[in-house]
Amino acid sequence: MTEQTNAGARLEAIELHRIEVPLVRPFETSFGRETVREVLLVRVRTDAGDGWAECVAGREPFYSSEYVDGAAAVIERYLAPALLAATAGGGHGGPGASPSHPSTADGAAAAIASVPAAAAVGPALAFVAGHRMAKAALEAAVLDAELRAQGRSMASCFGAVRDWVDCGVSVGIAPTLEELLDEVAGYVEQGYRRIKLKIKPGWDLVPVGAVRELLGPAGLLQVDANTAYHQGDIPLLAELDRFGLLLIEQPFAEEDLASHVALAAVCDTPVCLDESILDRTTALDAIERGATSIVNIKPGRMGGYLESLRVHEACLALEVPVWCGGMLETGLGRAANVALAALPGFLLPGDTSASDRYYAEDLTEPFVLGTGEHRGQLAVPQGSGTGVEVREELVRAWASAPPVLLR
Ligand code: OSB
Ligand code: MG
Repeated sequence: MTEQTNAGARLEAIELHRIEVPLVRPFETSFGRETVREVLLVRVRTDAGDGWAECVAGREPFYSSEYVDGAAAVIERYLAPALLAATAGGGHGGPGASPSHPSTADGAAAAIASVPAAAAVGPALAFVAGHRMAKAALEAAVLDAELRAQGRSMASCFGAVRDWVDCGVSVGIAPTLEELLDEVAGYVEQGYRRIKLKIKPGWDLVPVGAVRELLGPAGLLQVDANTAYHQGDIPLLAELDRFGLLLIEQPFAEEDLASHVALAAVCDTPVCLDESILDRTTALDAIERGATSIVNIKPGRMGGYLESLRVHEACLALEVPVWCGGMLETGLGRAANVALAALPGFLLPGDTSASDRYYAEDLTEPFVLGTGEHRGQLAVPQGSGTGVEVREELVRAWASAPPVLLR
């Protein structure tokens, strides 16, 4: 990259903010029940302006080994000092920090090369094992600052090919079948283009059958087990075939590709991995082994938006459809997810719901479903960086701990 691109993104400080935001209704999955989202926010201060991002780690290490306290600790003790030291000499993106796939015939590589400061974050933090959600938050904040300084949107940087994205909604396990059907009917009325039901042993064939009946044969429906089943459940899971689902998401443990391969071999419903896919390498491996034929892309789980671009690119080349998952993001993370979902390989509606699916009031301007021809869609933000503004008065009002300043 030219000197000019590198100039003006010198990292000066990193701030960590913790907020708690109540959910409009409890969200229950096979791994737990949440009533409030605890969010770790990262603000980077650079000599070219600020950038914001949210960390998608949950309050507890149930979906993933990562959790908010752990992410904050690893950022404070290891990641932030390393990032500040790596960039102390004046700008990111020196020779050692060039992206790993340099051909510009590759859309992901071209996008990554256009943001050298953000591209330098991953390599600078690679000495720490794992902690992808924490690393992703730092990279996303640097990316926001860098794109704002360039006057470019995330959508344009990523290579978006549409201005609106199709939205699905993830529906938690309900106390009763009747309450589930009420909730789903409400989302259908709001225009959501796809329903995803959380399932677990004892909450599967009956609720899925009832929702299929409610939606009719043409309604897009999929299920997500969040690792709640075991290999012995394969005959039961294969019975889901009769409901014409788009996919079944992560029925078995994160490490258990073999059971996913065995299920895929006996059922017609496509198997889609979420928890098991950590980066481009694990995605390619899972596809090659027949463990997944559709990939859920969650930037936090994969260590960042830039790795997500690499996974998207690899899946596109193999004609494996991808879709954008969600982690109950506020408008800040949602904005970046919606930009990502505008890429060509995102062929299924994402868990990119409107702000009011989770929050009565959002941290940024709210995301609202479109109307008319854009019913069930969200508009891709077009402003610089994430394209949304963090409402700093809410960061203060919702704070659950004093901010931490690292420099
Ligand atoms: O498995 O996709 C998942 C939420 C938290 C952790 C894991 C998952 C989810 C969801 C909700 O399904 C997605 C969303 O609406 O943000
Ligand atoms: Mg999932």
